[in-house]
Amino acid sequence: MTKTLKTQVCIVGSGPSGLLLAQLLANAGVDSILLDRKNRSYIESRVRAGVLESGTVAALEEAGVASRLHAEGIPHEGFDLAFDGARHRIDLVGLTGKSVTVYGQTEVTKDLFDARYSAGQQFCFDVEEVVLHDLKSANPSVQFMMDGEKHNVCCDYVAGCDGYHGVSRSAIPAVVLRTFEREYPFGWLGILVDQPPVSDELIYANHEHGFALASMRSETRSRYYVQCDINDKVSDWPDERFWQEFALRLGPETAAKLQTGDSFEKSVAPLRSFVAEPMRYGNLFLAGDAAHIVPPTGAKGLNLAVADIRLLSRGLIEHYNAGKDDYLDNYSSSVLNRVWKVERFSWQLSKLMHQFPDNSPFEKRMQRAEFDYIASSEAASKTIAENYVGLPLE
Ligand code: RFL
Ligand code: PHB
Repeated sequence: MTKTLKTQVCIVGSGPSGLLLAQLLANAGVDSILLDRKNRSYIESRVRAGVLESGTVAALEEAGVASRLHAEGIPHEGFDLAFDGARHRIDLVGLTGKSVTVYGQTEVTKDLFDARYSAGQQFCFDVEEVVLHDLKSANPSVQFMMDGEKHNVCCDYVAGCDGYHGVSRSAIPAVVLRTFEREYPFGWLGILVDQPPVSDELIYANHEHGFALASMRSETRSRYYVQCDINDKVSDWPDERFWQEFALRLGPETAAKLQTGDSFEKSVAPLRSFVAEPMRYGNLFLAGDAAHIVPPTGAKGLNLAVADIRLLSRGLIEHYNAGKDDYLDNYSSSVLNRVWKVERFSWQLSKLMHQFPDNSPFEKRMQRAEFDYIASSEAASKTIAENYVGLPLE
């Protein structure tokens, strides 16, 4: 027996992209079904992004889920780049008039889940064998197994918000889909620790042992990263080794202020740049990590996902509430235009701030010269600042 469900938009994946889309649509009276192969507690516990652009904050306000963000998020007016101990502050507010907000992705997803639950909207969790059908027709459908039962969602549109490892992107025929990819020859090892942050602002450091990032989640919780070998496991990095490397890479002056402790989360993430084109196929729209990945150096992944959703929700709402399809028709090209600019920024900052195993002495000098140039040029600092606070939506 197949259980048939009907909705306007079937959203595959309830990470931040899917959750935000569902919320914006619900607020405009557009019906959706949200499904995920994991459940709420698993999704909420994935420790990822920490820095929100002002456009992302605006989207969360528009969705009506920003009250805790305003109470607990920490506004940041600048951050530091460090190179072998030399520090240069990027004054975000002075250079662009804008700031960013430090607020964890875990909290963003909690707020979105709470809003959907309190509005009595449904979820389909722990689904398996998700298959997208008839995407080129006016009646696409999404099939999956849940609680041992086959389900079929009949809808007008499918939103593929199922991340890099999801199924939506692969529903686009290979002759249509083009992908562009770069893998980086290292990873990031990240920890969470209940100790006050070593600095009031984020520090991105390039040291001859590799990159380090000092970030935070609150005034009492720090999020720290070090560049690690691509094949490293969490077990290769006991806390003592982490603290030793992290302190060394930050330099003695900063390390003197470092408060160490037992980490309570530790994970290794690979670094990748990836773009899939187009982001629309028939009545399927891809958004977020399903269509593009950036290395975390520019803090852009979640922000990029939210920018996609702002445009996609606008298009779907215009379709249902005004009978206009211009935004939907332009979705893929306008989103991709911005995506490529953000890919460029994330790639350049990653190139500048990491030790690449095969970098020649010449390339190392080029990195140092670029840092020195940024530190001495307001124009170069401003370029970084305007990308970091977020490029405008098309
Ligand atoms: P997600 O979060 O991967 O969610 C996709 C959801 O789809 C589900 N799914 C499926 N559901 C149904 N059927 C299937 N077949 C499915 N396959 C998958 C998954 O279970 C999941 O729930 O994608 P989304 O929503 O597009 O959100 C993207 C962001 O999560 C991501 O871009 C950011 O976390 C990236 N990122 C950062 N972004 C920032 O903007 N600022 C940062 O400071 C930042 N730091 C980071 C980061 C990512 C990191 N890692 C671990 C990759 C730091 C790190 C270390
Ligand atoms: C984080 O706090 O997890 C974080 C901050 C900035 C980045 C990446 C990750 O560029």
